[in-house]
Amino acid sequence: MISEKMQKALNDQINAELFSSYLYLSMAAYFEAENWAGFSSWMKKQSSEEYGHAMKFFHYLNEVNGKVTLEAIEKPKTTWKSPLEAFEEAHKHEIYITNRINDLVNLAQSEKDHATNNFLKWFVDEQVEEVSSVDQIVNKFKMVGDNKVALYMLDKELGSRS
Ligand code: OFO
Repeated sequence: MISEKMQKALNDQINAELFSSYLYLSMAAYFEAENWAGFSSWMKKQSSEEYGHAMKFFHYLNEVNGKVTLEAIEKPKTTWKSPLEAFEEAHKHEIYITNRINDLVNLAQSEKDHATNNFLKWFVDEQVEEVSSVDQIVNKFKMVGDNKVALYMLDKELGSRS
């Protein structure tokens, strides 16, 4: 049986993952309004991935006979100064989520909860990938700067994310 403390922390993480999904969907809406179809499509895919992360926690908590409790999701920002600013925020957000996952691992270990510790390993690896992929995109934005043609190409490239 999962401890109350661990259960509360996993429920908080469900909320954080749903917020991530909401934040990226809000960025997708911003890009859509600014006619960046590729950036918007990338963010929509990211948003669904985040929903998937929330559901992994949801299923796990049920599997260990815990109780999922959903709370209100914070309102995300709705506008950014530029595509670069939005992706920089996504990068910052992924670092924040990585820190949260690390805190969950620390808690699972201090509670000697080996099952949750094992379950979290997937997220530890996933966060390495998430931070690195957004970091690469931020670097590309910095390289292209205000070059309209290069931005158009980047929009096409991100739009091809499978
Ligand atoms: Fe769920 O990894 Fe991003 O936030």
